[in-house]
Amino acid sequence: MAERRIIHIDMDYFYAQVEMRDNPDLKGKPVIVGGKASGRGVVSTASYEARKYGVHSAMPMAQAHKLCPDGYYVTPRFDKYREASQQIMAIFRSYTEIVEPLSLDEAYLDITHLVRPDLPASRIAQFIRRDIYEQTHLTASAGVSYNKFLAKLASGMNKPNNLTVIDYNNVHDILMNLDIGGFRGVGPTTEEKMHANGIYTGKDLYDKSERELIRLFGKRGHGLYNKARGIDESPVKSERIRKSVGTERTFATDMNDDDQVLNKIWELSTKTAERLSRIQKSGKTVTVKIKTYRFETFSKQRSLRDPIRNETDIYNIAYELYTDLKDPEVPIRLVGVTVGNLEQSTYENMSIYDFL
Ligand code: DCP
Ligand code: MG
Ligand code: MG
Repeated sequence: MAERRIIHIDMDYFYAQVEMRDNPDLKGKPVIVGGKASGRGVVSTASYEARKYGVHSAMPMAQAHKLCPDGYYVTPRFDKYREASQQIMAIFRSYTEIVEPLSLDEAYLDITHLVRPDLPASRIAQFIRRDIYEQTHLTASAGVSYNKFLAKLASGMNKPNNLTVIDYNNVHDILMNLDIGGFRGVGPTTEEKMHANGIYTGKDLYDKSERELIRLFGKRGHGLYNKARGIDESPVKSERIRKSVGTERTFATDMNDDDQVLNKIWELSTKTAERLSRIQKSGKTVTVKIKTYRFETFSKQRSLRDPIRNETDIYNIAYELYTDLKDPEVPIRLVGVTVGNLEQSTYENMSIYDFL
């Protein structure tokens, strides 16, 4: 197999960060998100300030209160986390179709096909982190490597808000010195068994024969033997092939000025064109959506004979759709532009500027 370039992205203290974003009073504070302390609530997650007190995910809330009595305790708002999750997944999919979400706040991306001499995988990872921050005001950490196991290991190495690359120069040092519990798939029970057999670090694991590991850990022995060597051939399993690319914006105040809305539609058309360009697709339908100040949603679509992908073509159609759709009496709070019915673009002249 030719060498792959894999990115693993994971949001930092995800639920807590969303809460801190939405309530500036929590900034810099020990914030703990979880169920009620009475009953059997557990901690969902804690800000890095709260982690200093020893608070962590899955800990009983009562224990968290003991460790961190002055913490700021917040009950989860799952709709907010889902919303942020959808935003980041859409960003990932604007770079590559090969996205494997692991949970609301993380995913693997295979970006092998996007990498060029002037565009290394680490640069792409920085673009993605920048897009996430711009669109959600949340930070993420990224790991870049040549397989999933190492990419995920890397993303966790310098949290929060960091990028870490594992390549052939540093992989040996990192794996040999890694605590055995730091290997993906080694949970508390396996860790105990490892310790009982004198395996504390990656080096100890590396020194065991494959036979010995199979004797100790059965079917998993082979995988552990490979992991100690930084080998992981498992592919990034994407869930779906994307059918459309779109962007929408909510206005700060409800908007009834066509010039301003059309300016926004031009911006959205440009963004959509950039995304199409990145995934080398063009599309045969354009949809404009608006949401009124009363939260009613309307959309209108046009199908085209020939696929389009540049911002002027998208804008010209979006302009007409908007003009048909908009009631001059009714202010709107949101506008969106989507290009659908995608097919592989014949344009091959992608440039670095498609990413900026
Ligand atoms: N989560 C949960 N219960 C757990 C673990 C996690 O409810 N036992 C939720 C809350 C987390 C989110 O999932 O915010 C993401 O989990 P992560 O393991 O990625 O942890 P965080 O994003 O909170 O922190 P970080 O990734 O910075 O370590
Ligand atoms: Mg996380
Ligand atoms: Mg996670």
